[in-house]
Amino acid sequence: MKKLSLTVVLLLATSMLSAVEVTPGGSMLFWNFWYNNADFTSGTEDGDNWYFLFGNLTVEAKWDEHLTFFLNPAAIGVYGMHPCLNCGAISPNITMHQMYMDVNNIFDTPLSLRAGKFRVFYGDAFVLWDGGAEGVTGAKANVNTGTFDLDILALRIAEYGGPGYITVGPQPDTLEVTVPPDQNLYGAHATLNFLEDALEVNGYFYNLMWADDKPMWLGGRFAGDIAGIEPKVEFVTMMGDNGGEPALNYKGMAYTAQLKYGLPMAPVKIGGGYVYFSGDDDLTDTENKAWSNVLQSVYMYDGAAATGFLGFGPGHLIVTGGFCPNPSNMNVINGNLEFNPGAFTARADLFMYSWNEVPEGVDQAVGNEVSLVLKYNYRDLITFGASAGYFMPGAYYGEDLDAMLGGVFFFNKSF
Ligand SMILES: [Ca+2]
Ligand SMILES: [Ca+2]
Ligand SMILES: [Ca+2]
Repeated sequence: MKKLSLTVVLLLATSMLSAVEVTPGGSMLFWNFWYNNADFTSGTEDGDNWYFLFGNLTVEAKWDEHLTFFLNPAAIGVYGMHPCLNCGAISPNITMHQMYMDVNNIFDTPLSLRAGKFRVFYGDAFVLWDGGAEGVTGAKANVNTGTFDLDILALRIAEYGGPGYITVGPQPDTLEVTVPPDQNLYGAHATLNFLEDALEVNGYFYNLMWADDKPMWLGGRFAGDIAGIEPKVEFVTMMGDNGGEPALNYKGMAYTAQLKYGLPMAPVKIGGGYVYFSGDDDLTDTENKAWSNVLQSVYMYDGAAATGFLGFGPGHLIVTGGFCPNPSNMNVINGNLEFNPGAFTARADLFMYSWNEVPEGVDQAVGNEVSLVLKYNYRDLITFGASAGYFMPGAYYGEDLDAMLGGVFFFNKSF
């Protein structure tokens, strides 16, 4: 009898276990940034390097394709300060970067729902990105038929009230509590795929709401890869106003056009691109023509993706403090050449950075950069890389200045 009940318990336990499929995983990203002469004066010693690491643990629990839970504790930032040596600045702590629930194909329709904290990333993060690591809290509905994919988003960007503002029952006038407004983001992002995903067309609309401040973004994107030709075009314009007296109207815009061509007879790709983020030419009128992206996050240009990091070239990345949180008022011209005979990849880029609008007497030329990226894929297991940018400061910074060097060693691996 005892044996029988033990068998029943084992059977029950096995059936419960088989109902949920749990998949652990993770990733580690390693960057060692370095620079020399960021003050553009070769007579003074300045230069440094630092470790920027990103460790992820992931657990996915899946019940019969219809329900998934995803947990992702992670830590990202500058490492290297041991807690014994400094009580204040220590290496980054683990936080929950993502935790969400997916209810997939509700009643066997193409409709799915996601709720919790999750990554938000569309296209090349031209407009909306969560910053590259931390997810955003909220909910998302998705309709996916294969050819057509639509996300509807409702996100809490900033929570300014919460339990601390609860007042129970009638209060004397002197204790009146005003609950501060939250900052919310609503949006829709649609994708159409053609020619077995060789062509992709996107359309999107976002509306950020913080009390009466309600900027909107309306944009479209096209990306393709046919017969070795890779075009990419994106255009987005801003609307709405900040609700002030008088109201400031959002009129910013941004666009990019890029083309890459793979030679048929050699493992060589030639590419070029132009990126434009508008600036405001008149700070006294009621139009804010300056571009601003939705979450103050960086844009990942193609050449920067080759370094495994953000923005444009590695030199410019370091000139802007490691992150360029909002590439407003800037335009960038890029040309690139890539050689990829197998496990080894080399890529050279030329960047020309300029401001669009400058006050009287200020020069528009931010600088030019030549950068080189080398990558090596070891046994199809892991890719190591190193990049260096030679940044020649433009007249915006002054006359007779010396160039700086900046770069990064990197590797990353998911499992
Ligand atoms: Ca120096
Ligand atoms: Ca609130
Ligand atoms: Ca203006």
